[in-house]
Amino acid sequence: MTRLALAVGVVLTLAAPAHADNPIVQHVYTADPAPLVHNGRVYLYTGHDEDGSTWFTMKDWRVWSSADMVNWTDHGSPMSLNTFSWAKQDAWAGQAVERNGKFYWYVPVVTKATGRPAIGVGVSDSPTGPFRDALGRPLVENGEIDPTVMIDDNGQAYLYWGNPNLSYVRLNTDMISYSGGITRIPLTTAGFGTRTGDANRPTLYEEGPWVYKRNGLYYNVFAAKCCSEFIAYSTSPGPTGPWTYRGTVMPTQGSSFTNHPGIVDFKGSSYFFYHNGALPGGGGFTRSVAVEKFSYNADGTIPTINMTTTGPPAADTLNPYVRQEAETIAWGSGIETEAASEGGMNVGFINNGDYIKVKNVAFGGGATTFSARVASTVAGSSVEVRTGGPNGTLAGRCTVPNTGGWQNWTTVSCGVSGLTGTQDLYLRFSGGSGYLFNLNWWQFGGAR
Ligand code: FUB
Repeated sequence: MTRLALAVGVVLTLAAPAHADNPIVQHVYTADPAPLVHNGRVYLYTGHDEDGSTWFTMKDWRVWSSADMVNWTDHGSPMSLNTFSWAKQDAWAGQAVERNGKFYWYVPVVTKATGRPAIGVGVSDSPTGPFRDALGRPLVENGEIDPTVMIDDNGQAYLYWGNPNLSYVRLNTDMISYSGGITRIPLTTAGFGTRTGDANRPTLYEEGPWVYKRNGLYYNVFAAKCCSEFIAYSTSPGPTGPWTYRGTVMPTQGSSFTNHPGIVDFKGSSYFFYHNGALPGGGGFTRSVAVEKFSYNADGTIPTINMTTTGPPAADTLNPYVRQEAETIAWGSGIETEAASEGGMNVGFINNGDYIKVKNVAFGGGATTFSARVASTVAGSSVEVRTGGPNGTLAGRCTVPNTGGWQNWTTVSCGVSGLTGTQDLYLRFSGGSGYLFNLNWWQFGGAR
């Protein structure tokens, strides 16, 4: 992880004028995005590719959230293979959904008993977990992967999944059992497009279905063809078909031979999540989740969406006059995160010159003070408050003392000037060699 963070730092230093915001997370590899909108935030459930992976070596899942689509809060890893006592390996692509105040996270894992993938379900009272095994056994098993869940307007929920087939069950309202058997969706070329050169797989459907309903139309967006995959979609007048192939959503792009779709509407716009190999060291087994904004065509069809390094514009501003978690980040260079003794996460493993970019910060009439919650075992480091870039205009500097431990927290404050209107904020960390300090949260004071 450290090497990845450092590598990103080097790239960002060299490419300072063009600070990209895709991929969404820079300090760990992420894959298989599954967004969920809840109470004014979008929660993003992902897998986690281990550093240096040469296979889909995945042991835990991660949760991130945002109120603006540009600054993402790291909620750590509230579910892992260890959550499921019956799971052996492969914490692969899942999806979470809310029902009656509970959050259900459907995931594929290979079981100890059979050595084949099965679908498990984690449950939590919070979108950020912790999640526990809802059943103590798989919900359903047919040796296939990649569950997606959709609750129809009439309350009937469906769980779809599969590679090489595509199947579904009708979930009961408890969301952890189902009625009837496993039904296989006919993979016809009319429904899922035509693949050439593979007699065993005549349609484009490969894996990673993302099923949802919008304006009365049912969509199945999926990873198509292998390999490399592209993202395609089909639509249907009902939840179980008949499906009609509609074409490409995202062409094959981005240095990863898999891709994986996730789509939501949030604050009046539509967003397409996917993954690629864009980070330093990135590739087919070291992937990163990214997002693009798009608009449906008038007839409900989805336009072709290309990968970008800029990502979507901010859907909202960020209020600097309330406590903001340090792990709410548009772009982080060199840093990592870890669980904080005060709860949540903190930014840590900070070296001289590392920084955090926070986008679209609404300073309004002007900030006059900056406070930061810090912990350190060395004295003489500081948090530099800057705009215009990590080495841009200096608005203020807070000195960080030796607090006697990496989780011994104290709040430091300093004066700042020149912070008015809405701008991107850079917190740059400076000091000697080695790790400098940890940062749990920050907050400005002044005229809103
Ligand atoms: O991340 C592991 C697997 O790769 C997923 O389950 C598939 O969708 C593909 O992205």
